[in-house]
Amino acid sequence: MDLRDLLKIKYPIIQGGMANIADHRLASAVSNAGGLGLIGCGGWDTDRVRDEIRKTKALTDKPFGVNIMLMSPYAEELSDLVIEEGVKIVTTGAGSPGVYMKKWKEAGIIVIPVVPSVAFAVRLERSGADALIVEGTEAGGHIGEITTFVLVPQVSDAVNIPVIAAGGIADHRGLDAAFILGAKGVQIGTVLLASEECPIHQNYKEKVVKAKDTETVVTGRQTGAPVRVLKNRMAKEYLDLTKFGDAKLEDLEKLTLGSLRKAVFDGDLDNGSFMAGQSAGLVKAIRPVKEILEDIFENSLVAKGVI
Ligand code: TUI
Repeated sequence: MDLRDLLKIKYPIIQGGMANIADHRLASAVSNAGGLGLIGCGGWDTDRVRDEIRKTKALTDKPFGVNIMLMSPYAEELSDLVIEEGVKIVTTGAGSPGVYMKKWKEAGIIVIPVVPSVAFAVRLERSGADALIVEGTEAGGHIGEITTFVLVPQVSDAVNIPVIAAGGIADHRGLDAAFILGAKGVQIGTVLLASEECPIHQNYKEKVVKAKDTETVVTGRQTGAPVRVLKNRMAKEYLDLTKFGDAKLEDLEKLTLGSLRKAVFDGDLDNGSFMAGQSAGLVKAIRPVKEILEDIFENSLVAKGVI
């Protein structure tokens, strides 16, 4: 099935559910530009997310969704909130949405989990997922092990629901490559960090634009929650602490505590955790969301009917 028909959107492009970043401003900008905007709940509580949903509804009459980060202590409450608020599309990340699937399907919600492996993809198709976001390790933030290039075709072969490729996609070439690998859509995050509407500190946007190919590192492998960030003093200190595998969890937590907020709100180049994917090296300018989406889709071979 065409993802555009399933989600009732103009472009087969959905926004990543970026924690602490993807609020009503970014979500409505992406939806108004013809993609699927998402409110990224991250660690927000129920009141905050309710407010974000209502603000998004006021800013767009186009479809939008909510991303629930399943490691959040509020995940269970949020699983009811999306039903109460009449949200039509839910994406999930950082865990299994299996326990919520039945009530979401009964409420008529389109459920699209992020999967980092074939086995997990097959399991969630059986549980009733409507589509899957297949996220490669090139992505920013919390990541799996396998690359987009090898994971997308394997999941596409293994399931009969639409696959949305994520991780490493920032332009029309990425979209075309994803479709050739079997995807019916793409999820983008990093390129949207460098959008005019993205509500993050200017330093964060400029750090993404300046990033070269080798600019990201993965922290948190030791704690079982690998996170891809842009290199800086904070990332170096973290990696130094974990080099010998004997760092104390509390020291690491102290270091990361609030560090994403320091990046997003203060633009603190030394102490912030600047989550971003490897595609940062492809991002050359800060542009309006509409221009980013148009550029990715209208210049693609998919738009020209070649793929
Ligand atoms: O979730 C993401 N990206 C994120 S979440 C986030 S907030 C955070 N910050 C610090 C530490 C941890 C989280 C920042 N970026 N992407 C989707 C994603 N999901 N990537 C990997 C997974 C995943 C991993 C394991 C999904 C399911 C899974 O399943 C395990 C299981 O239950 O079998």
